[in-house]
Amino acid sequence: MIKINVTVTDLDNDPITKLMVNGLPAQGAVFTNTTPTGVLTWTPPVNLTTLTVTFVATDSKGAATTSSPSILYCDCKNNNTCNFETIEETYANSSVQLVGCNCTDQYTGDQCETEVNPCDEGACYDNVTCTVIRNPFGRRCGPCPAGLEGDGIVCNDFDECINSSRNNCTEMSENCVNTIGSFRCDCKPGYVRNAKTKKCDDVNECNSQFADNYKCKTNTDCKNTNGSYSCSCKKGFKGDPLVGCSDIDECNGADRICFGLCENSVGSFNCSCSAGYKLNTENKTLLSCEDIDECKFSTDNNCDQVCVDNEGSYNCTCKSGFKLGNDGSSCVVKTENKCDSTNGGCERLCTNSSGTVTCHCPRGFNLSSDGKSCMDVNECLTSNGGCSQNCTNYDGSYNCSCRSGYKLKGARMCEGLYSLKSHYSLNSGSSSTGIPRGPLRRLTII
Ligand SMILES: [Ca+2]
Ligand SMILES: [Ca+2]
Ligand SMILES: [Ca+2]
Ligand SMILES: [Ca+2]
Repeated sequence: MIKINVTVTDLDNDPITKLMVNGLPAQGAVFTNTTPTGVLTWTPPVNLTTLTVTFVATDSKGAATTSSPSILYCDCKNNNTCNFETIEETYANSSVQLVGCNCTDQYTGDQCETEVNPCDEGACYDNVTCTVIRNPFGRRCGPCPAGLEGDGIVCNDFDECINSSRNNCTEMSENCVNTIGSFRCDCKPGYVRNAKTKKCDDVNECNSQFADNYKCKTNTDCKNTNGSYSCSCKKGFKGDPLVGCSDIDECNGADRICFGLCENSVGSFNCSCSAGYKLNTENKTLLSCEDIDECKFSTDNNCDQVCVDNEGSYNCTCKSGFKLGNDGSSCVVKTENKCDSTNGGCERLCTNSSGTVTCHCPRGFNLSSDGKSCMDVNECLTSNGGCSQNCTNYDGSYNCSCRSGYKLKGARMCEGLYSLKSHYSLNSGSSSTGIPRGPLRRLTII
């Protein structure tokens, strides 16, 4: 429908007395005259070929003027406005032209006749709810799906692993792995998923069930740690625990630490010292022997009075007025021994008992009546000294000898050099050795 508002004004300000319209189309045109204004409404027919509408206005002095407007019209739907810059169709020698429309976002089409669906496919991110809104017209996209972030139109994955507050992986035992729309927690090396608790448990590599992975070799200690383990040589062994450790010889070579009496053993050793020495334990890495100062503590020696230390042992001595006993440790009061000076006056042997001197004589002597000197005993005077033939006395003893033709048998008896010996047997028979058996009788002629 065409609607033309006409307003007439006079330059002299004379009143407009008359308003007319000429060439008004016969069909569908209505001119409402309200001089000095008027409104022409008209719906042009489809087959319109010519049209010349002329408005004529006359003022109170009889002066008239005319106007034949060129008509541009549009047919915009849904309250959309004309776009006079675009000519869509031309009618009636260009006196009537159909122009395009300025459609609001809500509408589309040449006459803005079609309402746009702002929630058409792709309006929001996949699976995000789309809501049409009217004022202003448009759409509202719901929140991005879980695990994605954005305005609902564009949604992007975010890396939950960048910030520990955005994932629930256990930092010690799990690695966070980002995925599109989510993340997952993988067990770190050295951990294994527990089927029951779903947590990552440390692998105890020292446990025999993991023997395949157990790298600690012979003579080593395996120490399990969270996420790992370590190997070390057992005490007393050395080497590369991943290859195997061997005994340290603490008694010899570069590893020697015992400089005493050393006995190496596999994994250990024994270090000791000779009697009178002790291990110096001040230096744990170098065991050596040092003399025991037995005199330092009375419990280490048995000296009655004075202890004198020496290398490997000690000696006891006594204070003045005492002398060392036979046991080498006790001290006895030194008493004057009258036998000490001039042998107590005795010629030979002297004994001192409680200060009383007694003289003695060796065997073969008798004490003289003076009680001090010794006199030889003449043993030959008594039973010829027991000699069977000659008895010879001398100082302190005597001896026996024999006459010519005899010789000593034993110390005292003489026997003839040609003695008559007769053996006879009371029994006949002989032993297997041929020696006659039976009692023997020896006849000796003196
Ligand atoms: Ca993610
Ligand atoms: Ca472990
Ligand atoms: Ca050893
Ligand atoms: Ca000593």
